[in-house]
Amino acid sequence: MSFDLSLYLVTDAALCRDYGLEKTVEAAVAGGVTIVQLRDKHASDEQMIVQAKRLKTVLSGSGVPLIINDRLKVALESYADGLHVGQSDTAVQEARIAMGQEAIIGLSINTLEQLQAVPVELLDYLGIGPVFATQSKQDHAQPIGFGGLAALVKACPLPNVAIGGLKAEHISAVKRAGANGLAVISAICGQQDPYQAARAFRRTAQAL
Ligand code: TZP
Ligand code: MG
Repeated sequence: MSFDLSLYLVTDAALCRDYGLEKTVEAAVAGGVTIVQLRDKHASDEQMIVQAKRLKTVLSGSGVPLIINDRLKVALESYADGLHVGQSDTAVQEARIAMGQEAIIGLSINTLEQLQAVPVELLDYLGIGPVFATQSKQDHAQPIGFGGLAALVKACPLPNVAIGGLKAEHISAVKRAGANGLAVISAICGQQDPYQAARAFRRTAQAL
């Protein structure tokens, strides 16, 4: 499946609780989100499979892919479009073999050493960050700032998306650093109006 990293929504069920996860995703996609990752550190695999199937229904016909964070089993059983893994999750090779050639597989990196070790031919994109410290990820790695982002993007052989504390006002700095897109949780999840929150990113990008 083809994919567009320009505005990547990573979900957080707790933050989305008031508005609702499915409604948040639906509104965010209407507002311009181009790819969605289901991420839930607290749900069981079974709960996440149910949620993934619901999100697939929400996204059907939109052309927006659904990626699952960390859980290979959930990605397989929900027939999601892809899997995103961290440095200490399922190995990329295992994920590629299980998910198949057509799946979208992404990996998070934080340092040049991690970048140099990526199995480029098995991956579709990299998540680079955190750019800033964030409350949305427990025990996140050392923030890299826009300078660190630019250095990693420059050495990056794959499409890439910046993550960590990013808001619409950071779009120009992310673009200057050369990244293909921004990934966000709290700038959309838990916002009073996720549609307008997503639109704010699109509008800011168009005005550049
Ligand atoms: N990986 C690195 S930072 C982060 C993840 C999942 C959380 C980003 O959330 P927010 O709210 O956009 O800072
Ligand atoms: Mg992980």
